[in-house]
Amino acid sequence: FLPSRDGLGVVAVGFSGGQPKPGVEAGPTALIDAGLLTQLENDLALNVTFDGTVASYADVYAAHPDDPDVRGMKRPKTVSAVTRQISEQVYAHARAGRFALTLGGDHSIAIGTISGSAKAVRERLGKEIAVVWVDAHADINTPETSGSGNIHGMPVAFLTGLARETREDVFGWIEDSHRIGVSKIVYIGLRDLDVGEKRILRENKVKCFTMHDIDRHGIGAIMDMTLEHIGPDTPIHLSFDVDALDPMWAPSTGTPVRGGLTLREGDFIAECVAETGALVAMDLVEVNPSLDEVGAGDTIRAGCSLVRCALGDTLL
Ligand code: Z70
Ligand code: MN
Ligand code: MN
Ligand code: MN
Repeated sequence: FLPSRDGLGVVAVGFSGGQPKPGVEAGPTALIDAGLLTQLENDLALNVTFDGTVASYADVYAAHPDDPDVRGMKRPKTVSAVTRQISEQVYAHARAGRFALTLGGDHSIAIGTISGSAKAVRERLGKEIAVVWVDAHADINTPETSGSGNIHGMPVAFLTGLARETREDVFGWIEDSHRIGVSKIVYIGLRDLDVGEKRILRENKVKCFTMHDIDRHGIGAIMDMTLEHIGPDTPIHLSFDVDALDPMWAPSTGTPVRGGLTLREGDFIAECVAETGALVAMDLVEVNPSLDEVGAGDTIRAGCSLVRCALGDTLL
């Protein structure tokens, strides 16, 4: 049911403004320097469209020298402008039939990637996308429930309309065509939720597979249940926060939480969504090579592996 693809479009987002720790803006360059795009072109024979730039958003920061809090959100206008730009880039790739791969950057950028995918798939196929959100965190705080004010803890609230803002320069640019229903999200790997987030997830009956569920059922059954929930013939956007992996495998990230996915479980999730043939976009976010410099190589290799698996690499 998916249209023929003209390959892979890459968006490299060197942005850290959705959270306070510097270094995550260097994630895309680290992944590309490790050979990720060459692997995709040579080993997986993908036709890669990439303008070669890792955006640093110096112009956006300069346009908002003081970016005061709005409803407790930190750097609201900067994050809004950056994600709006990403939304248009991902939309353009997806509208042209390309798989949109976005390398982050902190997870606030998913406001851009998923809104762009959702709009393009609506126009191209008349369908609503499903989102597989792999993360230690749910990133579903509203500005009001957030304790930190960090927007990387809020993208799912804005994408589902649980959080809304009318000011165009503070996410007011998000329209219905950009949004997804709460029933279209499946979380995998959750283990570090705020009290307010637990309430939001329960009240909205969001499909969640926590680490407890993975321990109980095994990752194979969890992926069966994930794809069962999504249903057939549904385009899927995979948003993968590298902190879903246990810090044993991916220590170089802003908020490592022990008790996470193994490298193989992460790759297996990506392999299973790839096998559906319905994967239309992927984000890989929160790779911060400056945190735990000893483990940075491991973290980057894990990230490259996750992306290769999502793009159809198989063990045999
Ligand atoms: C917390 C908040 C978060 C990633 C931390 C943390 C959110 N729930 N996400 N690290 N990747 O600040 O809203
Ligand atoms: Mn996240
Ligand atoms: Mn996370
Ligand atoms: Mn269960």
